[in-house]
Amino acid sequence: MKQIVQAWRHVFKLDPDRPIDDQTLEAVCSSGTDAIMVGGSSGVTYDNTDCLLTRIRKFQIPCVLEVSSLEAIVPGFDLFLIPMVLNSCDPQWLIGNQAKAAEMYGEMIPWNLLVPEGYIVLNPDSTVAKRTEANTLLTESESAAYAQIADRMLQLPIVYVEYSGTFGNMELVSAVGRRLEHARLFYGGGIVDGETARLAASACDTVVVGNIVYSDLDKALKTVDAIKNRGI
Ligand code: 1GP
Repeated sequence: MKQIVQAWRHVFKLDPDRPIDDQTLEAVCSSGTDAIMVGGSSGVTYDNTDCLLTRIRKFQIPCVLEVSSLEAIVPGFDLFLIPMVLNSCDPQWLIGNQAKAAEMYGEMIPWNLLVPEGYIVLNPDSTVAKRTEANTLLTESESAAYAQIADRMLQLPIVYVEYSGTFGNMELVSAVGRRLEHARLFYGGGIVDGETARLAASACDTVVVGNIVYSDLDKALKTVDAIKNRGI
């Protein structure tokens, strides 16, 4: 099951804390995207996560939970993505919360369904950067070095360059990608139309699209078309 991640080119990330009507959800789940990632930086609870999962399950699309809160780990997802924020100044976001989860849930953890992600968080204004106290001042070569450690030393299957809320520096993203031998490179942040999706897709392996779903559905759907139907 973990291998499905390797085939993803486009993913929509849906936030359990943000309302989404049935029509929009159907359009997103039937868009041709490769998977739905459920996750958010604040306000994620067991109930709103469970509710969103139930609604997504009406559609034939892989659905994974990106775990950001110990209280909101809902069983029944296809995979559980476990962020490790590599450039956080607080070790709880690198390993502390994960250890707490192991202590709390121990035997119940479906280890074969966990996929760790090495996050490099680069937009200082994003909620995730503030919450995790990320050092967002990393240069291109510093970011690439973090990625190399994640790939070659920690052997993480995913490195995720996260600019949540703003379109990032694609030269930096490409530089990160060049340093990876095995890990898949996810990019997310500020993808708002076909053009930004195309640019990101040429710098990374998997493009993650979030906010635009909630503000302009048509443009969100064009991001799928730009990547999946043009062979990028
Ligand atoms: C957020 O990387 C995702 O975690 C997507 O970012 O919401 O800016 O599209 P946006």
